[in-house]
Amino acid sequence: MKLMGDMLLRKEPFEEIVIGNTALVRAMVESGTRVVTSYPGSPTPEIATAIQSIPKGDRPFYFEFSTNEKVATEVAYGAAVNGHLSTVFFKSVGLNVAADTFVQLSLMNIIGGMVVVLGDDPGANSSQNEQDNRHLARLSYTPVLEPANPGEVYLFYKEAATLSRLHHMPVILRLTTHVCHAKEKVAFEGLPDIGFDDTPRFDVRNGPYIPLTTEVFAKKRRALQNLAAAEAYAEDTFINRVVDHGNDRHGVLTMGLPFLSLMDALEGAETKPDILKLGVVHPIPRSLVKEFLACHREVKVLEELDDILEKEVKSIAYDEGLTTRIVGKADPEDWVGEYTADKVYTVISKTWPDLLLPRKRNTRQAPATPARPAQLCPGCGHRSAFYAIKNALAETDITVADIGCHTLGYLPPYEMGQLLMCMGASPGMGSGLALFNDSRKVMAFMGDSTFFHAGLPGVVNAVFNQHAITLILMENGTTAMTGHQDHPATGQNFNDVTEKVPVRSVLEGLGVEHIYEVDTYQQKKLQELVEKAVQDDGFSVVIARHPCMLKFTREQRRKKGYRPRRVSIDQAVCDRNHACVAEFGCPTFTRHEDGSVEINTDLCIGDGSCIQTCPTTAIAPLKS
Ligand SMILES: Cc1ncc(C[n+]2csc(CCOP(=O)(O)OP(=O)(O)O)c2C)c(N)n1
Repeated sequence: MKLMGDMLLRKEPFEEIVIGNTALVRAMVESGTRVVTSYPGSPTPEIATAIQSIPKGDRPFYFEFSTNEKVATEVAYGAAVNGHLSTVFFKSVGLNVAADTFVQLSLMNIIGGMVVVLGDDPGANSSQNEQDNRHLARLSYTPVLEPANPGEVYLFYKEAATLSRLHHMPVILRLTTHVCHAKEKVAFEGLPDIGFDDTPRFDVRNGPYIPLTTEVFAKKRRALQNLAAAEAYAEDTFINRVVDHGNDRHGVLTMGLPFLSLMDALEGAETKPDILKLGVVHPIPRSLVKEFLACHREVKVLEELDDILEKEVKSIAYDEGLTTRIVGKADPEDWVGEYTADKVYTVISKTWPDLLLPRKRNTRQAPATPARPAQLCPGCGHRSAFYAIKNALAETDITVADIGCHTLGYLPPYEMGQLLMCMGASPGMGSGLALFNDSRKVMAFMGDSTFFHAGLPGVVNAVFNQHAITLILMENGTTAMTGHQDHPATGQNFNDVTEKVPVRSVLEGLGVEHIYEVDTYQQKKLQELVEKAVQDDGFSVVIARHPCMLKFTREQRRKKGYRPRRVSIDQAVCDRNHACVAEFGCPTFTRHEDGSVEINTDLCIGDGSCIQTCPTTAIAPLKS
């Protein structure tokens, strides 16, 4: 970590192999970024890891994980209208949460400049959907720069910061999962001497900053002017470039990862199309595109996810009276998934069947990897909770999942969670399911980070409108799924030790009458409390608490004198009823063909949460 921190602050120019997320942080430092905010979500959390590698006292900017993406955007905006170059970063669906604030940004005179870094996720590697946030960029009149690799992440952030500062407008840097995590050698420039003037520069004369009534029109005109300025920049910036193969028949218009994949797919091809690779993907540089179209008889628009560029290019061709054959998406499959080299090969072959060489397949037979379905970690408190709660509910009862590690409760053997939408949606959906419903209990699950992120309004609504549901608050003391970031109830923020905002106090403050608390390892007690809570009138909450055992075990391992713990199965006592495998389902259990069950000692952390699940008490701590 220290090495990374030193590198990010190195004065002289250097080259280093880094991932896109790390290259981004160096660009933030070089650009004089003063305030950075975020809410964690893949593929962006490693940006915070890189920031963390710089010791707090040496960090040239303030960083915080805010309670959600909307708040993070507001904090960054507030700092930017006070004169500080600011940046907010979050995952694709985070923009939905931030949207109410985000869509206003382009209307404002952001005197310090503001870069919005989005981690879009084609391929839905770690998201509920594949949403293409270029749509929201169009909707909000915000320019978008899209790099293809870590080197471009570094360069494009600096361009985005300069553009934003120059026109006092928000600029999006759109990363995708591949670009965030790809690794390559990047040549970094030296660190300029940046003297920060932290005088608060907020001044209403730079505004107005109140977008109401007729002010909205003037502001919208300003946003459109800024967009025109961004298009003028796009017409001759180095980040839009042509790869000239001297081909006046075939041309490809592309960007980001599809460009890299295209270069791969073209390897060895005798005839290669010319390529216009766009770095500014909104607004489109019309003249540049027109010229490219005019020089080719057939142009393929190669873009991941939706057909946004295709529509724009076709409308430019129409306006300019061009007869170039423009080929976009051929079928619905072209809209789905990451544009890897194999995918691009398929997509290009549909347009030009004879252009590419037969795709070389790796002929060496890779050893088959065993299937590894997603599962909760050994010792996870959520497992104990699901195991106990399943025993407390009838088969016909309805369970609503939320986003987090506990989402995995929907899998066998628990099957707790029959609907899922987005962060914080479970109490609201549960409330709807409870209407006109006296016969089936409704239970919603939610994690503690999500509670503060977007869960609160649904909880308040359940109190306010007296919905008869039970919320199980899965409190593991961290934002586990995205890599253990702190949240308001942990007593620590990114920078300091803080006062906790206890979940129970919040619920009491909201007037929740029925609140129960239990450690999830007390499975019998949890079952009894849930049986009671579902009988309560109206809204009830069970705080099902156990620390995240992955985090806990990691911390223990770092301590001096740490001795691993295990459990073992007494084969003489085990009657092979298989409750441990069939109902509790910890991944440390291996069931052999002869019916015996063994503990995988590489996985077992000796937490003992399984002991109570064995009717014959065959499981016991292993004496060391
Ligand atoms: C709007 C949005 N922001 C961020 C994420 C990424 N994300 C997935 S789960 C999660 C938080 C889970 O934390 P918590 O609710 O405490 O549950 P845990 O994983 O700890 O069980 C986050 C931030 C997301 N899916 N959606």
